Amino acid sequence: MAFEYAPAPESRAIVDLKSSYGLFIDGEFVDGTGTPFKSISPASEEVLAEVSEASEADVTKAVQAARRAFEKVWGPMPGRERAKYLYRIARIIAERSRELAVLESLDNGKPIKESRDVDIPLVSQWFFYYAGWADKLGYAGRGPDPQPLGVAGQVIPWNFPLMMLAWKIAPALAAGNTVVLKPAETTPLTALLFAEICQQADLPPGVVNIVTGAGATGQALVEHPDVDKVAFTGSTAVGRQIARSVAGTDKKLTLELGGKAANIVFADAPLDQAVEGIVGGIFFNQGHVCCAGSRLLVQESVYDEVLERLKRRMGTLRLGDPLDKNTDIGAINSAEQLARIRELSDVGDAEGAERWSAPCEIPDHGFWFAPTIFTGVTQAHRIAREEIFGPVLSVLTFRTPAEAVEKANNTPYGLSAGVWTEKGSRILSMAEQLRAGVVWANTFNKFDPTSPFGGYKESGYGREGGRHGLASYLKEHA
Ligand code: TAP
Repeated sequence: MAFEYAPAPESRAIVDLKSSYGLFIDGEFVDGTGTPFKSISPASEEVLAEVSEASEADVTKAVQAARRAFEKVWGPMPGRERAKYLYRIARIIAERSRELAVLESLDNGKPIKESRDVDIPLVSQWFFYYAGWADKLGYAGRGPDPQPLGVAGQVIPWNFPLMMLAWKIAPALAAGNTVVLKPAETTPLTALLFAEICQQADLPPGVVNIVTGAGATGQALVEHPDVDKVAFTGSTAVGRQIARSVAGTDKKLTLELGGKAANIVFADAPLDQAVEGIVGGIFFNQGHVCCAGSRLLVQESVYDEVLERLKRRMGTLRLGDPLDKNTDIGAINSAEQLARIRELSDVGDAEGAERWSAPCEIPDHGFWFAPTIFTGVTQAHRIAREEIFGPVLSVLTFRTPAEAVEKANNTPYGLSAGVWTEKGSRILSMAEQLRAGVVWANTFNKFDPTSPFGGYKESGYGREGGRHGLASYLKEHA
């Protein structure tokens, strides 16, 4: 399929991109004292802006501002007053949704139809949902008079920059905590636009602070002695490091880490619908999704048919400019991530799996990887065990439901799973046996602020979303 480059300058014009961005501390933008870094467009490699790096001293200033705001303003404020600010933020996000969607797609590389129709609407919904909780915390499961923890240090990844920010900030503020958040180094821009929205909403200074930088900034934040709660989403390796650094302190910790989800298709499933679910499960957001359906388990009797339909469908996916509304597959977020996807895919070849990529033209600039499937994959293959975090699907087969459960659970991770079948009783029995925090039935990658989300095993602990997401920002009663 020919790739047509269709730049969309008119949509880009709605973003007021600055040439440089500071940190957001105590309600103001200030220059960081670290070494500034550049945020680039992964689709074109052009520099979008220069961004301040927060040094350890800057992180301390942000934590101090958050502490003051917690003690003097936000902690003592009645829940119904906090709710007003959260509703205001939610409304402004909805009003400025186009601008946020364009900036997200520019900085992250994801297709505009995803940022416009999925990410940003969910960001606004998250704030609306938790605004509603702010004066009802007595029902959040932490006793009649629930108390906030204090200052939350939050570190988020680059795959859903604003959505991860909303998952972290909305429940923390609703529960009466103040926050210091570090976005990922490759996607800092929408968090800084969110900081502008906090100003626009007249949020009291210090309630939300944004410190940009690389891993060292994140480390300074999570190790800061005056942080009461650490919330992290990202790789299992960094999650382990953070768990070690928090051990022995009285900081509370939630970790949302990697995944290697099984998407299980039974012979009785509506196959066209299942193929859509397979495609959405692994190619949504270029596969940069912790709960991506990266292992397809197909019942043997329909294997040939599913593969044929899947390849046909993959042939219609359009890869290209993230700002083009017709784009299905955007850019890989960074050169490093592209190198990792290539490396693991080469391992798949070397280990004897068979690679098939959708025919598409790859642009000259930027970071791209064609939607790819590997067949002939065994459970021992690294591409069946390790998180690739890219548009790469490993296909395995099974004969019986018991074999499907065994293979699906044969992973160090336990974040999500999908089941495709017409049989309701099978859905229930599979959901009981699958060791995954979320099990989708006849759908995949569906998110809702009312539903708790989180993993088992090496996928982390704690839940985000719903009432459960609030509990992790409130003190337990003795
Ligand atoms: P991580 O390094 O885990 O990045 C997540 C966040 O943690 C980023 O903000 C990162 O800053 C920060 N960070 C890095 N080192 C830190 C430290 N020692 N202390 C505190 N914070 C630290 O993930 P990555 O390097 O972007 O991606 C690597 C792999 O992780 C991917 O290939 C993928 O498999 C997996 N991953 C999983 C998820 C989810 S949602 N499960 C998300 C992203 C990546 P920088 O941005 O500066 O690195």
